[in-house]
Amino acid sequence: MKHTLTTTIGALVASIALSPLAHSATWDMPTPYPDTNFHTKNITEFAEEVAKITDGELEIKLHTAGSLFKHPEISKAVRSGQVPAGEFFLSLLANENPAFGADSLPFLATDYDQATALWNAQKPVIEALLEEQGMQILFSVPWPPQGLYTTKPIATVDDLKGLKFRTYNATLERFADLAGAAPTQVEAPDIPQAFSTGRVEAMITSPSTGVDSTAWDFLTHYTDIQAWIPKNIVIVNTRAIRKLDDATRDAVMSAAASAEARGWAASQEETATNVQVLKDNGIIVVEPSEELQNGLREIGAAMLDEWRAEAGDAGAAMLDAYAQ
Ligand code: PCA
Repeated sequence: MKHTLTTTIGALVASIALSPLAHSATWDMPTPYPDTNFHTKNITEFAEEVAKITDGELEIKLHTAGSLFKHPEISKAVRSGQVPAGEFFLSLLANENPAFGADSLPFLATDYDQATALWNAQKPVIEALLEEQGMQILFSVPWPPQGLYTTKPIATVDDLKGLKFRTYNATLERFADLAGAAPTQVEAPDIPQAFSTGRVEAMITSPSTGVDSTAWDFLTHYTDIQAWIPKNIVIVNTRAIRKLDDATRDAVMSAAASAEARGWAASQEETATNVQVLKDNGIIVVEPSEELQNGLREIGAAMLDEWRAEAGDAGAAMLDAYAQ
């Protein structure tokens, strides 16, 4: 009798340990940007779709605008398994490997076709790097092309000299340095305060972030330099996704594929719509002078050389794949 009971319990324990998730689960998911932002809205739809397909078996609970983890902590929180999934600005990981920063290189990919080609070249490399850290890509969505926001007209690179310049990653910091500006790292939700307190007086970011932060309250000019198309990425901890049963995991992957397609389309729509919102609110929107654009391109070319030197053969292979 005793033997039988032990065996039965043993078998039961083994079957529980081996069986995939059989009950409903909640995933806490940190994101860095505000609720008004199109990335956040897209992820909200992603979470709704997962809940719908799984009949509520998996609830993804968003913690937006850096409320659960500060932006620079999000990738680490997913890696360590503190949270199963999260969103962050992909090129923030460039300090780990230059491959992560390719989409933030000035003037390497400046329209959506180029951004797609770059993502196709970048994705396998990034997939492998994340896999080593126990993480997987769910989807990645680009920001609109990055433009220059200032409190005065900018006709040449010289006009940027000495400006207190808001940056969001090391690559942009380098760009600001080379332009002679004075870079300061500021997270997107803190932009209005940084301008209103005089900590910064210029920035490069998308029309989306300009609108999210009501840029017309504190600056006057938007120069449409369309310098690069950086991406956000949504990743998942590999152990966490393996714990799901097959049907739930399929639901997450299929909702992720829809979110990627929907996000790329939304990003392109945002570009024109939000430049118009900037104009409607009184910001002076201008095309860059040839002299300004040439000066910025020169800085971009120097940065690409630096990147190549740092990224070595793997970087060269990625650029070759991109050029195909
Ligand atoms: N907005 C984010 C990243 C790129 C963008 O367009 C930001 O400014 O922080």
